[in-house]
Order: sequence, then structure tokens, then C-alpha cells
Amino acid sequence: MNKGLFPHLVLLVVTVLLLPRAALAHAFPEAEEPKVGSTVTSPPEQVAIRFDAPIEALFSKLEVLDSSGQSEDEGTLQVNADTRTLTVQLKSLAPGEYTVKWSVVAKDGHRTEGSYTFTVAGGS
Ligand SMILES: [Cu+2]
Repeated sequence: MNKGLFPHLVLLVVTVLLLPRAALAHAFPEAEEPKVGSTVTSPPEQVAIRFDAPIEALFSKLEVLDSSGQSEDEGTLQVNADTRTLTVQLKSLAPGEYTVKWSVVAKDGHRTEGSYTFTVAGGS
């Protein structure tokens, strides 16, 4: 190998190894309760999403809507002491499908957002 090129190759490899770490500091959901796409038999009292990185409470959003777009959460968000679990209390949910919309800002300042549904199994 050309001795003049070697230090540059090392630098390139180190750079490539370090870059994905910055990207990983974005916060993505790691676990949800109720689970994504699940059907639950009794109405949950809250929705909780655990992220894979710490989030900023101030810039985070979590809302739960029924199938007609009506808000079904109590509006007050809480970030747990672990700084990565976001929860919101729910009104008493009737049977039906619900959409959870979330938007969070990780400690690196990057926003991620998404949505998913779960279903409360119904009486009728
Ligand atoms: Cu980021």
C-alpha cells in the first residue's frame, strides 16, 4: 500500500464510523402502549411511547384522535424521569379505532414525527 495514502484512509474510516452516531441521536419510537396496530379488550387509560433517545418535553406532542378526528386525550403530556417516555392520559374510550399522532424533538434538536392506530374492541 502507498504509505502516503494510509493516513487518509484511516481518517476516512473514522469519519464514516462517526457520522451515523449523529443521525442516531434522533428519537424514534422503541415501544408503544397500546402496541402499534393492536386491538385491546379494555379501554386504556393512557398512551405511552418510549423513544430510543432522550426527548425535549417542551417541544413534544402526543395526541389521540377517534375515527372522526375528535381529540380523545386529556391534553397534558408527561415525560417520565427516563427522559424518553412520553405519556398522555385518555378520556374514557368507546369501542373503535384510534389514531395516535406524535412529534418529538430529540436532545440534538432534530424533530421526528409519526402516527399509528390501535383499536378498542367493542361491545356490540
Ligand atoms: Cu438528530
